[in-house]
Amino acid sequence: LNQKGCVIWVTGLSGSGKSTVACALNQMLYQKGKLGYILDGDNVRHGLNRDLSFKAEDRAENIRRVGEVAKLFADAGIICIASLISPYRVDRDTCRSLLPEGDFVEVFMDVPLEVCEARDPKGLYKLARAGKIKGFTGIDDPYEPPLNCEIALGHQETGTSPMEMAATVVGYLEKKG
Ligand code: GGZ
Repeated sequence: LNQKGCVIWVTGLSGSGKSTVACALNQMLYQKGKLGYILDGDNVRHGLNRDLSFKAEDRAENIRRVGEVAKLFADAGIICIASLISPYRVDRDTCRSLLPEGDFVEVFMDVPLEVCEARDPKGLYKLARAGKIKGFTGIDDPYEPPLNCEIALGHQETGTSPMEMAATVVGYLEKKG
């Protein structure tokens, strides 16, 4: 394997485009002959983390487990793309601390709540506003944006496509060797 493993941690609100960018990034890596693997919150919650809810301590455990698994992938030499809301700063920082300096790249999907809510791809914001989902991130549960992320990506309405966002991440990785 002609590559070094690392963790690309994509954080942001529901509907901010985490999964789309993760997918575009994985494709772009593949085209460059690099092996990536996506750990997506929504998917992992159907298997490994199916015992976890969305209350604070379960979100923390969700992120802790994905952080540990991502570290294993990185140890195996894979570029592990973790895409989870991961709303709490302290949980993301714990995942960062598992890896050597420079091997954890935090990517913030910097998309305003109004934009995510207008997209509402699964109709979840609507349900949350109606009180049918309790503790929805951004509505009645907090999201703590990163203070020191490696990369912040804007939203498509500002004219950047998922492929361009992925290219920003690839550019960063190339720059860092
Ligand atoms: C936030 C929720 C909730 C609540 C269900 N709050 O946009 P989606 O649908 O496909 O992705 C969201 C996913 C969030 O899972 P994560 O594992 O990424 O969250 S965390 O990091 O906070 O543990 C959303 C859906 O699950 N979803 N209920 N209450 N998102």
